[in-house]
Amino acid sequence: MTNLTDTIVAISTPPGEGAIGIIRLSGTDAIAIAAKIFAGKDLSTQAANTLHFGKIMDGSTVVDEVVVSLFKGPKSYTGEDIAEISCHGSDYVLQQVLNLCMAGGARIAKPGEFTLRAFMHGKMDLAQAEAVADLIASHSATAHRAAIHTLRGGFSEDLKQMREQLIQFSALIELELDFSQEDVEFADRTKFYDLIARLTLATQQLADSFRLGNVIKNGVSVAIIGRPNAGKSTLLNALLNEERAIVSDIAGTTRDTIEETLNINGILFRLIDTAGIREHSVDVIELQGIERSVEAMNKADVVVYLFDLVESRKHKDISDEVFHKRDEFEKAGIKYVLVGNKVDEAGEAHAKEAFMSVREKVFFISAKSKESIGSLKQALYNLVAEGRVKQEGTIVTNARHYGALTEVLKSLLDIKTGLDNNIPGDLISLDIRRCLYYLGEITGEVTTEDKLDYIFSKFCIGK
Ligand SMILES: Nc1nc2c(ncn2[C@@H]2O[C@H](COP(=O)(O)OP(=O)(O)OP(=O)(O)O)[C@@H](O)[C@H]2O)c(=O)[nH]1
Ligand SMILES: [Mg+2]
Repeated sequence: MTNLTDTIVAISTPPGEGAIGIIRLSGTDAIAIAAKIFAGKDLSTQAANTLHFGKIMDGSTVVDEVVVSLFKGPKSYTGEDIAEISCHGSDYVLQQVLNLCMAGGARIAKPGEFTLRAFMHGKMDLAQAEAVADLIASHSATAHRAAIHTLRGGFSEDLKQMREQLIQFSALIELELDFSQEDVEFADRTKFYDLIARLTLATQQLADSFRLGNVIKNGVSVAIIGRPNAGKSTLLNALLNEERAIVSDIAGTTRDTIEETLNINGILFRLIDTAGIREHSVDVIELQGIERSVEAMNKADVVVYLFDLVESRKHKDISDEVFHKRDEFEKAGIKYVLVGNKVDEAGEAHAKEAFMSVREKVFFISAKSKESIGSLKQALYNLVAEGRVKQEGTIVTNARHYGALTEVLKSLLDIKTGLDNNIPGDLISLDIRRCLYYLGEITGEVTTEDKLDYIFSKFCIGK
């Protein structure tokens, strides 16, 4: 797969009509292939980093009027010669130009192959390359910030420093081994303890950031759960500020789960409106809906448990159920918010009195008149961010990196245990190597073709 000698080509813009569509060529013959199908200046004699207006020709037929950008290796995205042909954004035109490039000797690029080449030519490390895919997929300010930080080498710099310090130490320990007859210690054990403690802390912080990183990358799923008619769909609409779901006073209006995204302070939330849960339903479709509600609740990162204050004023079993749910969520370690709805009709006095005992965890709102929707949004945000969304620093968003960091932590612990037990230098040295291996795996200093294949296959074509 890591054949770097041929020239690759792909359509780099998304399918569909647009003002501009771009064909990208990279490799030794990129510019020669573009020159062959281009009517205008001779592209093969032009300087790097220049733009050229002209026509793409299929024999004597004009395919399109285009602008070609030229970049020359090693100063290009891939580190190779690149020609980018900016056409009019028609699928037909782009396909024709692509065919001409292939007829000229280019091969269709695999997903992520441009970025793979950038990695292979040392333009970026693996963590940075992966951040390119994350950047393209980012839908919120925080996801974007995390990806840009890693892309610009922030994470790699953290790792590089850790590696360098460990390498210095392991060199000293290995030196001791050369003098093993003489019982000398070049590596100061107290300093080594300090180093291992510092590295453990730094790695732990990076690994911990993954919980938030995962949320940032994939969004937070929030299931809105409750009895029929509690106002779940009205709440979804109020949160979205749009009449998305059907609302009616008929119990059992929502039959299937409805999912919509909402950005709160730069974090993406996936709101899921569900069918109202009630016992003793005999309606087959409703039962299926209820099954899906329970499934959504079990899978969600956060549960909004909505109840009807008007009903709770009439029937005590509603508040009993709320307390019971609260206990259930606490016991299962589920993140939740209890929300009493229809405070406009039920009155604040009843709400406060009946739910005194859960007051830190309960919100009283009116989904219909949008009362206190802002504070509910803030509560959802707080529940996830818990002050951990910092402006600075690395947030690990990639499961592969998290896996490697976990291994780094394990080997650091082994090193510490080894020091505690005064084990011989050659054994400590082995643990240090293992630690270095996993640190290097993140940035791609240590890797295999299979791994690269897997990582880059998840990219889009043309990147
Ligand atoms: N007074 C008042 N009525 C509300 C409020 N929120 C919702 N309702 C009414 O309650 C009824 C049920 O609302 P829905 O949003 O359809 O309730 P739901 O929980 O989605 O119900 P199902 O889909 O059947 O489970 C409708 O008549 C709404 O207008 C509120 O804040 N105040
Ligand atoms: Mg509904």
